[in-house]
Amino acid sequence: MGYQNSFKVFLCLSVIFLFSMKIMVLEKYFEKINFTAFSIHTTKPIRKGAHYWFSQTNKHANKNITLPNCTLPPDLGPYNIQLNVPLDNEFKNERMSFGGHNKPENCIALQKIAIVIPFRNRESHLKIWLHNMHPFLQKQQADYGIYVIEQHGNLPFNRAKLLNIGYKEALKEYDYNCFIFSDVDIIPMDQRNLYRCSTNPKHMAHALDKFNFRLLYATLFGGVVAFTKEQFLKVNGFSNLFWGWGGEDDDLYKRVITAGMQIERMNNIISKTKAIPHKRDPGNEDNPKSTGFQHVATRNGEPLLEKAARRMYTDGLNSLNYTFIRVMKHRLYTKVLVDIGKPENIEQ
Ligand code: UDH
Ligand code: MN
Repeated sequence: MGYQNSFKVFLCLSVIFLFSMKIMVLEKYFEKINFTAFSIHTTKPIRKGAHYWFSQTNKHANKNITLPNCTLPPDLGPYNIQLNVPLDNEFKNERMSFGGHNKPENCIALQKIAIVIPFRNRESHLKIWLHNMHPFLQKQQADYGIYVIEQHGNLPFNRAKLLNIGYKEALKEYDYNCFIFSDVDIIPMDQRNLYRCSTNPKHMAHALDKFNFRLLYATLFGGVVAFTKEQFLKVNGFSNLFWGWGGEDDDLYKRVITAGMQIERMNNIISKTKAIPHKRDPGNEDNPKSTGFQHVATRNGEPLLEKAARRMYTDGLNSLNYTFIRVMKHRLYTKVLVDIGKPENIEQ
């Protein structure tokens, strides 16, 4: 081989070497900035985009590789919540987005989790929640999507109805089998607090910092709860009739017991939870006729909570009606804007 030929071979080998180095470096780069990599995989966020997104983001999707089931990492522990979240690009570019879906790349998660958040005018809390919860959920190897259900207009707020809507809207995108209904201002303080469903409906916000990490009362079932699809269908979802603050969570508790299930809670250390302090929102005043601690919201004079067991089969998922306005695929979450109407006793 002459001098010129060996130079050509050398040149070819160098090009191949440099090219493969470049691929390796790029791969490492995208692995590191997991969130930014969202924008690499999907170019067109679409309504039924979750299926598309999930198949695209699995590295092994087209390679016939059987992935093992996911296991929890051994180093789960206390979680350092950040409340001062910078206004970074993540949020500036949120419209170039993929709905806040994520799943582990190298293993199969058994639960497909929809996290549903009732929402109106709480942008600052949402920003903090997302900033802390994406890394938290990814650390727990979760296959999940974030659904923020926003109530349109200024009429009284209806948290429970929004959560029912979130259940229905999430199922239009992906075959979720676990639903976590979470307030926008509640964040777990320990990674061992598993954002997962269990054999019974699970209460995950029972050890709040604002209540000194103690369960306030035995039937408390607010803040964050987890239901499998079957469990949620069994109770016919939440009541749609609680407008304003309070009562809907106690009603859900009664449904669970009536359906023959129990509430599960993990221990108080693991379940330590931060509730971001805030004032009462306009449009979310106490339900009418609250008597002291226990809310007695009424409908045509009938105390709702007293008849919770009887009402549950006619008031809930099977009686839910609302007007879908639009869905917005933000990068870190899917927002669904809905018109949920008004309480029966308001003439407007
Ligand atoms: N929510 C909104 N917008 C509203 C009202 C409620 O997004 O206008 C959602 C949000 O996800 C919130 C959840 O509904 O976390 C529950 O409402 P909340 O946070 O008002 O309920 P909480 O039990 O209310 O935290 C306590 C009232 C605050 C009184 C302050 C006295 N110190
Ligand atoms: Mn709150």
